[in-house]
Amino acid sequence: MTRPNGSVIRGEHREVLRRRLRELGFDEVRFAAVPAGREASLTQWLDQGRQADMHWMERTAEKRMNADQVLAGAQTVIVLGVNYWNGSAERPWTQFHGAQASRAQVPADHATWARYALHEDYHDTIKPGLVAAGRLLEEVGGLSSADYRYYVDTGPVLERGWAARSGLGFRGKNGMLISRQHGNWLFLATILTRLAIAPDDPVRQKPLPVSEAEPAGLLCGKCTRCLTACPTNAFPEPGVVDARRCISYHTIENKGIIPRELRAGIGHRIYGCDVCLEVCPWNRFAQVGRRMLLSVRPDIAGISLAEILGLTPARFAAVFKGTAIKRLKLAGLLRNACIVAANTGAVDLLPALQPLARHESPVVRAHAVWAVQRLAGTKAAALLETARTQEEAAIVLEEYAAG
Ligand code: B12
Ligand code: SF4
Ligand code: SF4
Repeated sequence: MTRPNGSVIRGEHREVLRRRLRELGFDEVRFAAVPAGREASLTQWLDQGRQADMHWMERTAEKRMNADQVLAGAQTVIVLGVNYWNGSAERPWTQFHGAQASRAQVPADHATWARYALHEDYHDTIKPGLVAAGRLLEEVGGLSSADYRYYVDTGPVLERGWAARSGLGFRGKNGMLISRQHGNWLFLATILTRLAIAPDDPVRQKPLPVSEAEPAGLLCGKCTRCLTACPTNAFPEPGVVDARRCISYHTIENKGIIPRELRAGIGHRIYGCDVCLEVCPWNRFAQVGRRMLLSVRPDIAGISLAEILGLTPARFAAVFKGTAIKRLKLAGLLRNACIVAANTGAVDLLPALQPLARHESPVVRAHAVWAVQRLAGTKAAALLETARTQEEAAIVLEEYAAG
């Protein structure tokens, strides 16, 4: 659809639209044209099994590669970025403990959380901005609500590909969409619309045919910091993440057992992983976000591991209400906390871990057994004796056998 007067939105009109979208709280507003045809780059990733158990990626693959299947007649993708950089190069937990603390001072009894997790669920807080953006498109473009679709994260859209196409940034060797103004710290959202808006230039100024994806690392130069810093070797090649080895996948998306060989690499990371983001030199240019569509929850980083290991369902629900972490559910968080507890080497966490070897969830029990074995060494058998005699689940018995 073009505007009622049949024109493409361009020039001054496009800039007014961009400004008004920015006023709604989006730190970046860029436009990309939807070319006819299918973007094929996802197929290889899926064929190689790099989506791990995220079967929803397979089910929605065709739509992800073909915007026209999401919204027939889509002409433009409006790519929106929300900056969540808080101005602190320290680990996020220092927001809670005081800005002077250095990385080296992260207390042994604390876990680290991906920066994005220390907010109310961004899907919920960004959505009102998208609703308002939709209304704006209706007003400016004479559209009906059937003429656009908006998404943040969960839609069948290759958000980073579109963001690169729109010139919002480039795809780094870490796979992230990196912005020259915001570094790695942008949430992305997209609006597919039948409205024709003149596209912005991609970073390289030379739009590629739809069959070709821009290679990752356009502005990385010789840097390979992210590739070497990844604690679990999750990059089979620059720009490509194998979810089967990625801490972010295992601590957020995986609902079951986390492979034993990856557990040490998880370190203190209880939810998500920012290692390949944190090391990126492009973050130097990041400006503090306006965070108009975000609501910060730095208190989460202040919760000690002992407290997490002792969470009841009611306390879990109260603390994590409204955050993305609640979707992990208590059992998922306890599983992750067991791994982190073992990695801290803090034997004073044993009294909090021991009861979890009798938790109702076999997944929690399995990781608690592993953690007790790691922390207690030769004393583990005695600490786990009662739990072991009652154990029937194969996945937990395997942990006893392996230990
Ligand atoms: C599945 C998923 C994951 C998986 C897999 C990650 C991965 N690298 O694919 C897991 C669980 C591991 C994960 C982890 C994280 N994720 Co995630 N994730 C997604 C999700 C839902 C789909 C990504 C996807 O399609 N992956 C498949 C790969 C092959 O696709 P891709 O990386 O986008 O790259 C392809 C396309 O860009 C395409 N392409 C290239 N050029 C072009 C051009 C055009 C026009 C098109 C259409 C496509 C295209 O080719 C590329 C290679 O195949 C997106 C949201 C979304 N709907 O897109 C969020 C998203 C990518 N995740 C995000 C974040 C923040 C994270 C974490 C940082 C969270 C954390 N702190 O723990 C980590 C970072 C890990 C990393 N280095 O990538 C943000 C990234 C924001 C940004 N600035 O880049 C997104 C966009 C969510 C959001 N709305 O903000 N994630
Ligand atoms: S998020 Fe962490 S585990 Fe995943 S690729 Fe980046 S550094 Fe590796
Ligand atoms: S750390 Fe270096 S290689 Fe990795 S994305 Fe950033 S600039 Fe590129």
